[in-house]
Amino acid sequence: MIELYTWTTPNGEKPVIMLEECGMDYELHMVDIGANEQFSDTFTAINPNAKIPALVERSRGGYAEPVFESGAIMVYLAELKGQFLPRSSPQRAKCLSWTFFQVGNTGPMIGQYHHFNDAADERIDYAVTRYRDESVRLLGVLDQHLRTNHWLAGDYSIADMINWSWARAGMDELSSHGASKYDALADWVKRIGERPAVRRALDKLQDAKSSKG
Ligand SMILES: N[C@@H](CCC(=O)N[C@@H](CS)C(=O)NCC(=O)O)C(=O)O
Repeated sequence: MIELYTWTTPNGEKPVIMLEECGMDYELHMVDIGANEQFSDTFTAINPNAKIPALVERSRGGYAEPVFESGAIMVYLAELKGQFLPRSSPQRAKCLSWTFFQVGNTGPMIGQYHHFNDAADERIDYAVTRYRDESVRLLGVLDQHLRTNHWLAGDYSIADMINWSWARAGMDELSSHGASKYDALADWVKRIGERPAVRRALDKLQDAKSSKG
């Protein structure tokens, strides 16, 4: 059984989408990052970096090595199920390129933009502008690619799933700063958002958050 430690944030959504797309059995453990539960001893034993998401698979002869970092989790699940990640290159390399494009770029940049624009105690215009412009540029990279590609890397894959949550958040947050012109990206965000597995994933996360109280 897969046990997923997560929360209702863009990084937290990605593995739930993958689990639903693969039709796997899993248990959700909600880690309320607003209440600092990510710093508990129980959770840092699973992810020493104290960030969601993280995963433990207990079915393989007892307690397996925990997996943390959303990119590693997506690859782990894809290899476990033999789905949504091509087995051999160059298709595999392309899928991993777009997968790690997300982890290294849109997540950190849009996340920092959100922090400096909405959450920081002090207003620092330089930081807001720097992270905003880089986030809009990165969304433009996705848009440019999607103008001539239906999915990011051949067939629908972990590259699409992992990029989706941050692209959706970025399109919402940055529409008045240039992102609204990215029609191909908007179309792809909509197309993925309508997939039954994606809708189930978001509903299950919200339900689990509500049940936690
Ligand atoms: N590179 C990590 C980023 C994970 C991350 O930043 N998670 C955020 C939630 S979206 C978190 O746990 N924040 C809590 C904190 O920073 O204390 C990944 O892709 O898994």
